[in-house]
Amino acid sequence: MLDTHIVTLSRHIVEQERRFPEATGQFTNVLFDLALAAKVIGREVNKAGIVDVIGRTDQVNVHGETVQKLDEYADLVVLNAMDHTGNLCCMASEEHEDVIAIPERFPTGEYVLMYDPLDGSSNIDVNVSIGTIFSIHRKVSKGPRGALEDCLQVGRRQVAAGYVVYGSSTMLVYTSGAGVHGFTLDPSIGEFVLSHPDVTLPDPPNRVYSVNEAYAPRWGEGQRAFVAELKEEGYTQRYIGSLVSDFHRTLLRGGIFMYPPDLRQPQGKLRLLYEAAPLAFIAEQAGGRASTGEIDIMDVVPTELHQRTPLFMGSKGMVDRAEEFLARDRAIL
Ligand code: P6P
Repeated sequence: MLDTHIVTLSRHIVEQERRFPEATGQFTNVLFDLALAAKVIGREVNKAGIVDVIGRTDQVNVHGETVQKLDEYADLVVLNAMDHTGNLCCMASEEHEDVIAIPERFPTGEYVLMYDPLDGSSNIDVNVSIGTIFSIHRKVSKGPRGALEDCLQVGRRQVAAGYVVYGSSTMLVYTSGAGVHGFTLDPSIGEFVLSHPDVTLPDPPNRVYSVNEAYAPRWGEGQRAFVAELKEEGYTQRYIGSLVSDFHRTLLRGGIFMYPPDLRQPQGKLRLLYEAAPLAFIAEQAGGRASTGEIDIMDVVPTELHQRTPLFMGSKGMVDRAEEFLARDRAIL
């Protein structure tokens, strides 16, 4: 039976926007343009083993990490898809130290885009799934063009957030505050098609915890005790080492993903603005939680563009339990 009832991402976004009578269409266009960028990035990621896009550039990013060729490519794809549209006042990217201004020759708009163009890129050459993460806020600065204050907004003010996972299929998952919806790219028609409507974390959650246990010797006592208790209760462990992949599994199956603080990384490793906060918006919209181990990620007031945060995200009850154990460590980390 031919399926004629295909809901594309474009149609879904338009239907979502109908909830806001005052919407100007700029927001819709930002998501349209991001979907286009995701298709272009996915095309290169999926042939990374064939053309010379694997491997490292001779550059190091703001965090001292070697920039992979595909990192750089993905960043440029997003930039070029977004900078001339007149929908954004500025952008921020993991690959750029400062706020990215819209070139003077282009008009500006009412939204801010912050993104990690290709998270987990160190996994590219071993064919492990990687992803793009994005967060969208409204402009709050008074000037004609954006400013740092437009980026340093608390996560609860996001208007939309999402990620693309380039895996066995290319999936785009997003929320604009009315639930979480997943779309799978159908290469035969070049469209993201609704495949996971109204995603909610399963309850009871999958008995899975996801953390890099190699760092256990540097954890606080509470973190160690929490993981030990989960093992006692028969939980299994899954850790891909690619945030988008570990998050996507947790979103669909339940459980908890953790990147805890430790003696070497007291603020963890992951970034607040373009990794933790957008994924936290999704986790909460899916009925879960995302915490620093002390407070909701969505309530953290940012002070720096690339600030890090510890991250505990997934099924509400498990994140609540993690916070109880982490309370024991606060004094010593
Ligand atoms: P670790 C990948 O490099 C990344 O930024 C995230 O995608 C992932 O969750 C994390 O780092 C893995 O870090 O310290 O466990 O290797």
